[in-house]
Amino acid sequence: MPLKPGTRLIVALDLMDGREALSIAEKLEGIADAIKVNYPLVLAAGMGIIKELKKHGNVIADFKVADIPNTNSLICREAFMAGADAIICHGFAGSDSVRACIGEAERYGCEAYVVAEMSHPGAVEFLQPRAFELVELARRAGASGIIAPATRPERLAEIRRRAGNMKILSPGVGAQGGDARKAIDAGADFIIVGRSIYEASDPYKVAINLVEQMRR
Ligand code: 3DU
Repeated sequence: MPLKPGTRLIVALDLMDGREALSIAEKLEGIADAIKVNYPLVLAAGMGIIKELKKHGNVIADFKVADIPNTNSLICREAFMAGADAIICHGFAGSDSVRACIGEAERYGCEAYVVAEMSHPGAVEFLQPRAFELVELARRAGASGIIAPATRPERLAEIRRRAGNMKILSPGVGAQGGDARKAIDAGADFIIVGRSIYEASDPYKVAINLVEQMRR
């Protein structure tokens, strides 16, 4: 199902234990607009975890797909057949590689998101100087949205201006230092939050608190 803004919270479950991930997903059902899985969880628990997590909400496969078009298609197909609602790919591999992901997404009635600028400090070395071009590439290719950093609200705002009607998913809130409210004010449609939720003694409370901050 396409991602629609409700609470605007996407929870990243980078846990190495499938049962623990499922237990948190269960606690957060209805609070998170989507659950994001990345390599740590699928490598540890297997791709079957996607179907299990789907019982609790939309699942985004953050596999940062960045290969030749054919390989990208094969990866996306596996993710969608496993039940993912969306895939995240990199744009730096080029427009043909991105189009391969979008093509598979369309075939399965799913979505593809493209990384424009990452949230960690090293992103300024290679990604940031080309981020606006990556936004344009994503837009032209017909991506559902892009990934832009909550850790740099001023960049996020500039990316928002260039993103047209693409959705913006914004990681970096909490553990990486970003702020939920500032990210939304800068133009993010969703925030992606991992550690500050799943490492908390009460993940539900932290999640509700973030949702309230975004509503204010
Ligand atoms: O820092 P956190 O624990 O809140 O997790 C953030 C998640 O989002 C994690 O899965 C990471 O791989 C992903 N992500 C970024 O942090 C930054 C990006 O630019 C893209 C994805």
